[in-house]
Amino acid sequence: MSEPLWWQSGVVYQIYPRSFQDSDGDGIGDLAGIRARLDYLHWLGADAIWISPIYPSPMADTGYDVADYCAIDPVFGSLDDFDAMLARAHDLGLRVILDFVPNHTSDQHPWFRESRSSRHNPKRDWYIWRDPAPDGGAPNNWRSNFGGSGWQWDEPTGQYYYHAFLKEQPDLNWRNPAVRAAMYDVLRFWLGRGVDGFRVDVIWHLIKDDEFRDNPANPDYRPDDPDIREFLQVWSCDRPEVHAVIAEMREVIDEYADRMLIGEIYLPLERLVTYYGENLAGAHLPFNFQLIESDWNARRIHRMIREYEAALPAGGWPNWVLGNHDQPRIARRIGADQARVAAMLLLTLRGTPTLYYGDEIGLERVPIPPDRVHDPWEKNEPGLGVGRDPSRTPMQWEAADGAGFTTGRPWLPFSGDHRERNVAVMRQDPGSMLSLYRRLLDLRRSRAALTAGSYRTLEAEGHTLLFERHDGDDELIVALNLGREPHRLALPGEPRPWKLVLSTHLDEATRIERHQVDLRPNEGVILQPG
Ligand code: ISL
Repeated sequence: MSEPLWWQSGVVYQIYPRSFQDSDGDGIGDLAGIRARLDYLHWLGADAIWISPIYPSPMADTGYDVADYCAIDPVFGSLDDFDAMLARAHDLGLRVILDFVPNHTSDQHPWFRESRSSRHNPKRDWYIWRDPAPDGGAPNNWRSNFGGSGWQWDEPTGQYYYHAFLKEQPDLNWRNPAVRAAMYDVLRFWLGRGVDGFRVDVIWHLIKDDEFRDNPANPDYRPDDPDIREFLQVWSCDRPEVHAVIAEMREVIDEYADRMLIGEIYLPLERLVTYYGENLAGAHLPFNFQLIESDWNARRIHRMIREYEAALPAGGWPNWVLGNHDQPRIARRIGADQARVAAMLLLTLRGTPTLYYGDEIGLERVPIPPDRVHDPWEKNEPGLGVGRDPSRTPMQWEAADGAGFTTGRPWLPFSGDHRERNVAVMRQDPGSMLSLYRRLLDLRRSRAALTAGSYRTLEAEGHTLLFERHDGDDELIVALNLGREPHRLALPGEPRPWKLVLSTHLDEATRIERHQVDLRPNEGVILQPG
């Protein structure tokens, strides 16, 4: 292939801004804090940062309820702070990707205030207003992702408005050309400031059925499932017309050189890949969450990789995500030991990897006392385990009281072991998870086989996964033990000498012979001929 572009060869690091670094002692992370920690990300070896929303917001959904798309919430700083952060990032060669939240605004956004003020207001049609059903109830059975009906009654104007998430997050009407034009100008505002790309929130939600048909019942729904699972989201999202909208967004991105578009999409594989768009005119990277959703099993992972590679459109670039601010932490899902193997998998697969802040120090699910719960989903549907706060706790930088994150009281608690589990301590330990991430990132950047090479599974049996990455003369074998027992693996081809490039154990003790390797429990290795 030709020289890979930055978002193809690079690694994206997601920052949840409330939790990365506080600079003013209010217990909440901010832009000056992010700027101060850019050297760390450079040291670690990230190529781009994606920052979750930093815009003015009542914070009903911690920033995913935007009240002004072209400004910065005071809790995070100012536009000047943003520009300074961006300039410093660019000085270090780090790209900056912003979170664009186009599906809904805050109910405090001036557009919605106008829209709600009267049925005749010019902005009425900027949102999705419907008359009641004949019985006076909600217009149809569409649910909110955070529980309950997706329709909110507005007494003064006698209609319902639709909200796929909180009632404080009314959905915009993307069928309205004026909405589209306004939102494209938002993109231009940030692109003009030098932003390198966007991660687009719930991009598959933008267009809803024009007849507002009821969603069908989900035959697999169980009573202890969250509300949203009761119906299949057939008519409320992933409508065919959405692709024309994304193509328009992409045209705006392409008005500027070297920018990129990521789409957040939770859909089955065959639907997901349609978001590359016809002739690749859609998202550059439709986020691939299969590693998050898959069982931790060699054959399943192999099948997932094979099916994904086969489903990609010609020229479509793959990507892999291991965690984000909506999902349980990887170390929680598969355990601390296997989280090291997962790091090796993520950073040796073909395609752009996205890391979630804190996973590099092995943060696990941090328990949140009931009186400190923030997540509105947890508050709406308590006890189901849907709460996202445990994956959003502050980054741990040092063994100090505020973990180097804050001089005040952190908005969410630290992990109980923060005095050992922090960047300062783990940087000094050549065997730590942090050291492993840094070694993997370094290797990925320096080896053509990893950044741009081909992928081929050699074996997927029981607890072991063996694959090859290959580019010209550069050949690497990745052997992963997804289990807790030792495993002997046959190496491919004629017996020949092999050299250990990296073990997840970060030592040299792996037993390698000309025709086989002995993997220790929970060990992954990268080998090269020679
Ligand atoms: O439907 C889901 C998975 O099948 C949900 O996980 C949901 O679609 C997803 O969480 C959407 O997330 C994004 O939009 C939300 C916001 O709360 C999340 O933080 C954001 O990542 C609303 O803006």
